[in-house]
Amino acid sequence: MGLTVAGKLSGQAVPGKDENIPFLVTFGKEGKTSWGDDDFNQVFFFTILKDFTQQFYIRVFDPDCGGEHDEIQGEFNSRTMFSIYGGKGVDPEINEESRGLDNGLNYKGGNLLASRVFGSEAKYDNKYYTFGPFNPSEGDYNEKWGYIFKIVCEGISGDDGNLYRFFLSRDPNSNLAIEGANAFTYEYTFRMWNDFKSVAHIYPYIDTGIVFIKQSNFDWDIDGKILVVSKYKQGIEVPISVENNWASSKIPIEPPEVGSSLDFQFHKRQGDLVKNNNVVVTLENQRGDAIKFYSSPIGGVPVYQPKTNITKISPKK
Ligand SMILES: [Ca+2]
Ligand SMILES: [Ca+2]
Ligand SMILES: [Ca+2]
Ligand SMILES: [Ca+2]
Repeated sequence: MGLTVAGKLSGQAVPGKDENIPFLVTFGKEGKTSWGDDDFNQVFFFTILKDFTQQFYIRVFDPDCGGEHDEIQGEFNSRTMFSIYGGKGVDPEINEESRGLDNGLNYKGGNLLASRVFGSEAKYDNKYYTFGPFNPSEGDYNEKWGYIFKIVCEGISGDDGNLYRFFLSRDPNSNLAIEGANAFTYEYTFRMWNDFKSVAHIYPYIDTGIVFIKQSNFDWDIDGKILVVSKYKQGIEVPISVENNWASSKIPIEPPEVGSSLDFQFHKRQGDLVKNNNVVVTLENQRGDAIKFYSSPIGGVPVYQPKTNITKISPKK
């Protein structure tokens, strides 16, 4: 069942196409959390189905911190380390520390397969750097997902914000998706668009046994609304954070929502543009277990369906 669902996905772009998020962001650890990154690192997982046996690559767009896209503070002096892990210790369902939710724990579990530190480097500004090739069997195997790999981004020095994206690819020089692969995280640190109209989305998957979820958002800067939409929720507004703090709330889950994704929508405030808004979002269930966000929503993008079966507003011709 899990494999059938996963087989329809191809979520290799991070952020994903349906998310409408321009960039991930990680600040150098000498920066301030009030700029929108609570912990100066980001952890993402990639999964590859077991029947895919070719080599693959993990490509990072704009891995440098300088030139285009990045957020300068004073002068560009941030150094950012990207590291790829495979093997035992990566699977976040077995090794909870691997989720990267607590900096005191070892979120670097697994075998280090590749690593590189980037400063301000014109060679990789507005361009891709390619890690790999990797063999799928170098990942941490899990019956449900196949081979799991992890990429950790750390702002090891400096104070500027590194903006970047990932792509899991079959090709070292272009973005060629791998069928059935997907990407997820437990804590998402991202940049909003600098306009009024773009709505960003994240898609947490609601697994069996979830009764309610606790959402937490950090440093939303009193931007616009954050709404939760599903087939059964037209749009629940959740509390939003101001500068450098967390806002949390509980969202009840209805039985029919289990086995599908929710749509967290991030709407910009109108009037005064909140510029360069970096945000962190985490979710947990009623037991305090972290909930995954998938780059490609499992079961597709949920659309609210009013309870009335037949629409009353379309008159007969
Ligand atoms: Ca750059
Ligand atoms: Ca700086
Ligand atoms: Ca960058
Ligand atoms: Ca912010």
